Amino acid sequence: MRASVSTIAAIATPPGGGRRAVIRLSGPRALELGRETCRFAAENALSRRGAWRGRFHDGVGEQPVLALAMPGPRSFTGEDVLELHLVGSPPLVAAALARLVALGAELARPGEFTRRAFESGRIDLSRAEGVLALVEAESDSERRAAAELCFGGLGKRLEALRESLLDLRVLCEASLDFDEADTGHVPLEELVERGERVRAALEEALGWERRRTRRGGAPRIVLAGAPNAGKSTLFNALTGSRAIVSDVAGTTRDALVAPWVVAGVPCELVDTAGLSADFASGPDGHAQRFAKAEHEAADLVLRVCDAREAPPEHLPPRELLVRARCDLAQGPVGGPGVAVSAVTGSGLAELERAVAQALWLQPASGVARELGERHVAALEHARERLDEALALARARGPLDLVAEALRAALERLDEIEGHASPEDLLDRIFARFCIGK
Ligand SMILES: Nc1nc2c(ncn2[C@@H]2O[C@H](COP(=O)(O)OP(=O)(O)OP(=O)(O)O)[C@@H](O)[C@H]2O)c(=O)[nH]1
Ligand SMILES: [Mg+2]
Repeated sequence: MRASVSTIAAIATPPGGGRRAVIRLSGPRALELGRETCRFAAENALSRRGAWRGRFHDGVGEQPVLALAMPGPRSFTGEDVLELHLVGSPPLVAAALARLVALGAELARPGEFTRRAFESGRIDLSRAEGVLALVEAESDSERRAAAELCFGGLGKRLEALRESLLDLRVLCEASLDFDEADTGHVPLEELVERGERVRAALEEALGWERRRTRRGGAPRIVLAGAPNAGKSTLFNALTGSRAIVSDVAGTTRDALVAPWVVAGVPCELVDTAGLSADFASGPDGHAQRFAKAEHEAADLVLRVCDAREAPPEHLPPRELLVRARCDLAQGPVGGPGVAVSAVTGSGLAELERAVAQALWLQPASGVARELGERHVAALEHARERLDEALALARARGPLDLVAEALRAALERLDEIEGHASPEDLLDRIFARFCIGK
């Protein structure tokens, strides 16, 4: 904890005249400064979370004010926060701010409110970066990338990854302590199996982050859908490839990539295994995970379903519905999506147009990209360490080295979120093994 925390103040609305201007204060004296500068009609003003009307005195004159009190810790910064909503007259607002500074508030530095939010644990680092990127975004694509970061897209994935990596370490470290003499009990198989699942999740997070911050490079369009929907046949028809096609469900296993020019823009088309709950184990299980990682990394997903089946009710925003094998349907295919037949070629040109329209071809740049590159690098490092751990475990190598590689992987992940916490691990080991009981 910091020894003495200042109370910061800043004008939170854009410079220049507006209908309203907001001065925001954060810190232990925020509410007190409000009471010192404002006169309220209500006796209990600023005593709890809420809004109060009154008049702000800047030492010379007074002006109407609406004061919003947000006591910590349930405020953006985690501290007491006060917002003073004033009439948007620049000289009056400047006088109000000067008064607050004269009474002991400090002018906030750029990003200081967000920094305090991070330091008090209200937001994680990737979200704080999202706020920064959002403020500095200059184009729509930058704003979109920043907003995704801001609302915790990466944060949520990292949290889940972190959890499972920690669990792996617990498994490893606990075995180290308890099975030293009896290595037969070391659960290496379980370790490898769970490690592979974590790796797939890491891959997914990487794909997500790469897509979010993609700048140049060819847009990646991924075919998805149930087994046998006609994905590979469509892939062949669009790219002139020769992927294996058959009426056996589960034909495609590895993802195939081929260049596809959409409305003059070079893209990549990816064919993946059909998703089905029937294919959860063995090589099919791997194929399913690869497919999911591809879907995650896609700029656009083509959701392929048979034209004779009812189309899905909801489609996520990044997906385009394709009603395949429409030559087998009786009469014209109604409803949403683009009806195509890879066999007769009907609808293929229309599909290309729809893809061009749906694709977000504008690349991300600026702050969002820089941050993205840092995240991608950290995720890649974490993956390297995890691979090391897996290779050691598969070779039945020394468990302490496996544990060490897992620790390093976690450390890389924590670089993104800005918190390394060995305490966490101790807590968990403790929770799992009640020694002395
Ligand atoms: N009549 C007709 N048959 C098609 C068309 N597209 C695919 N088929 C047939 O449907 C069957 C499945 O096609 P695939 O392309 O292998 O399907 P898939 O979605 O790749 O299947 P998985 O790889 O198992 O997920 C094959 O027998 C194809 O010949 C089409 O447009 N018209
Ligand atoms: Mg296929």
